[in-house]
Amino acid sequence: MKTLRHYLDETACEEPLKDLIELIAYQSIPIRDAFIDNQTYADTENVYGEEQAALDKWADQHIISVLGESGFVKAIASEEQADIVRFPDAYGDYSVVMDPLDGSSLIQVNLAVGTIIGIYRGGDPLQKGEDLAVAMYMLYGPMTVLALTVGDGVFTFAMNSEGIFVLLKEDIQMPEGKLFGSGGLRNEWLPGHQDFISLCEQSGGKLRYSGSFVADFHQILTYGGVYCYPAVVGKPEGKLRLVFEGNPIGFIAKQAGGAISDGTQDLLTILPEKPDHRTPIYVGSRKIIESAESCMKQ
Ligand code: FDP
Repeated sequence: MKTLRHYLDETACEEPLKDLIELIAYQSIPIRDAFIDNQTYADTENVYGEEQAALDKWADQHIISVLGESGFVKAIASEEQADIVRFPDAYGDYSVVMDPLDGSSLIQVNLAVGTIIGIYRGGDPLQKGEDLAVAMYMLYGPMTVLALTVGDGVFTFAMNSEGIFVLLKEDIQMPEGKLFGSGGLRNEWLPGHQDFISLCEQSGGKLRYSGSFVADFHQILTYGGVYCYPAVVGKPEGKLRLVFEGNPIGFIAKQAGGAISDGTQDLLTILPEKPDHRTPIYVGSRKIIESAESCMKQ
């Protein structure tokens, strides 16, 4: 049985980074425990004007307080915070970007949701996705699964009955599959995106879209295909966020041989302008992302 720690000890990561990864991964235990008491909406809105689920707020506060006390991180950019949270006295020199609870609308219906995390070296969380040191997510489904890359392939771990992450799959390669799912209302899609979805349908693609980016991406990582949240009429920037969602998931996709694009360029090459930088997202198997880009160009 190979544990997360055994795996980390085989990587080139420095000790404090290994400790930080483990610390974050095991917050899945208290977060999962908090589901039962945080099933409703919180009557507040986040910086994007979106209703916050009670669990969004709980997970956000919890991770910020654990990381603040740990001394590992100089800064945290969270989807639930308007501003970057800074810890100038931290002895560690990392910054964390996070969506503490992705897929909020599915909490009340007990479908899979997750926590998305990126770690950069240095105190600036507004870096390009390609400069991430670590990208990971914890997926709260029938099992608690951790997907992790430290820039040397993608590995998944499942939590066993003793609360230990054990290796599930190593060096995952995303196949050229045919699943597809798109956010946004069909009657608001722009022509290039409509053409792309028609192409997916005509080539025998199967529709898969749950309302949780992290869960839908995990399916794409396993079977191949594409998840997209496009630009729509009146919202050329789409819905998802570059810093907290696009970059960590895109880094994992690329490490698994897949690709991520905003429809015109590799998402990981974009320098974020601000924490709440939004972007259209196409992520999945490499060839499908190439077809998405060529549809967008026409
Ligand atoms: P949510 O707002 O519920 O956290 O990140 C935003 C996100 O969910 C993604 O997880 C999900 O794929 C998408 O938005 C769902 O948006 P729609 O309800 O517009 O489909």
